[in-house]
Amino acid sequence: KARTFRTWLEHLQLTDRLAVIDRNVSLQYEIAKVAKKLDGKKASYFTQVEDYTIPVVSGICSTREDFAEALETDQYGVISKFTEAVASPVPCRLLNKQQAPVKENIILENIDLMKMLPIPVHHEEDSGNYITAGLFIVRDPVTRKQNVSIHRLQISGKNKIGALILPRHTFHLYKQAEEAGRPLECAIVIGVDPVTLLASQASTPFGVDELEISSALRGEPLEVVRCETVDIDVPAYAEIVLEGKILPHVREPEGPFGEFPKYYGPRSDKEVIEITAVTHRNNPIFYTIVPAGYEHLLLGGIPREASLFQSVRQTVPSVKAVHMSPGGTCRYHAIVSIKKRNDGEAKNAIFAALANSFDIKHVVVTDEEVDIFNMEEVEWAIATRFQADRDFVVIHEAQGSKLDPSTRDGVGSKMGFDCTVPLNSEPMQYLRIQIPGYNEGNLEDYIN
Ligand code: FMN
Repeated sequence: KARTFRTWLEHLQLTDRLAVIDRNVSLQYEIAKVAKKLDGKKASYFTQVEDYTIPVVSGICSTREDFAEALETDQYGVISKFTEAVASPVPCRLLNKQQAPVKENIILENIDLMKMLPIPVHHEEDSGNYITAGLFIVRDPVTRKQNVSIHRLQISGKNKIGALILPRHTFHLYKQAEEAGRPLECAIVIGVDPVTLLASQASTPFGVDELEISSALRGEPLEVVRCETVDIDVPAYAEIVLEGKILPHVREPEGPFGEFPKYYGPRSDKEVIEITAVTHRNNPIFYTIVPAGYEHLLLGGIPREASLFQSVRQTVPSVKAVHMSPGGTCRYHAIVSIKKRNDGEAKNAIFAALANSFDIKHVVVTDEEVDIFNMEEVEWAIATRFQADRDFVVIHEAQGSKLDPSTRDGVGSKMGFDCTVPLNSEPMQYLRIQIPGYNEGNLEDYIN
């Protein structure tokens, strides 16, 4: 089902989860508007976008269940499956050019991105048309290992793109190249299967190729092919690939851009990419992610949960589950359930969660029987198992997310709620009310 972008779309269509929009739509806000209205319900497939011949798709995975299905597991198996794949990457398989659909069309001259591709404008104050769903692949020239991430990409000219590259692995490789006075080659891959898309977001040690994590998740090597103008391997069944290089010592204005916290990231001088080639399948499909939609939030949230679970387990081995909730942008709020065996353990779970990522701002720890994916249950635990004088932790002046507007340029406070029941409480004090036999039989047995 999730072998390629197209097989996944076929699967969505067969299961009535693909809304086909035949009406002519504008690139400016209209694709974003309709896709957002369908967010969490159905993927959208726009067949007629202005005068373009290329259709646009959005929302291919916008629920936790969608990702679980793509990974061939259930909701509760997602984190362990992802964690195992991150620990044991599997090399990709290099196809030759004739075998790779993404080589059906190769364009090396007269590249004009806005003429070629239906690249939308998503939010009111965005500085222009943005590619939001491109896997950004670069290679470490020393180890030859590739690195994959996603970056917001502003169309700044016919073959020019402005990018936000935060200081992580891609940035590190770019700075090394820039210090040597060289450009860093890159490929931007649009329209891949949901497993590879999710793998691109893995938090890995430097030097791990996220395409190899996709291979591990798929249970067989991902098929890749070498680019035309750069020394980079890209998924062979991708819809569209842009090849290019990040220029050294060049910075130009990029932004503002509507970001995952539902605020704008600011305009400033950023890195510039020059595109040297475009390759695509016959009848290619363009793919866009509406920023701050469930697809965007979950893509970041699920790999973060995998990493968070590992961090908490090192300190509190009885951790049962972790959840980075969409209301907390799948980045800022962590809910952790534990089987408490020792007093004080919930506080240690709070410290471990806060130490996992500077993005995590508020942590709630509950007992194992609280369903932490049901936010009404979480609120109930805060309401009935928490006392501020005893169970509240606050830390001032810590590093947080620069995209959280309530911080001072990323510096702010952290907070933890211990909502676990004291081990020495009276048995009846915290006994949940229950109706015997509630989960047996069907309501239909009682009403017609
Ligand atoms: N990270 C950025 O640095 N800049 C971005 O503009 C950006 N946009 C993203 C958009 C989407 C839809 C998603 C899902 C993620 C985005 N990210 C962005 C996060 C990175 O892709 C992610 O943290 C990745 O794991 C970083 O990989 P690296 O550490 O290997 O470089």
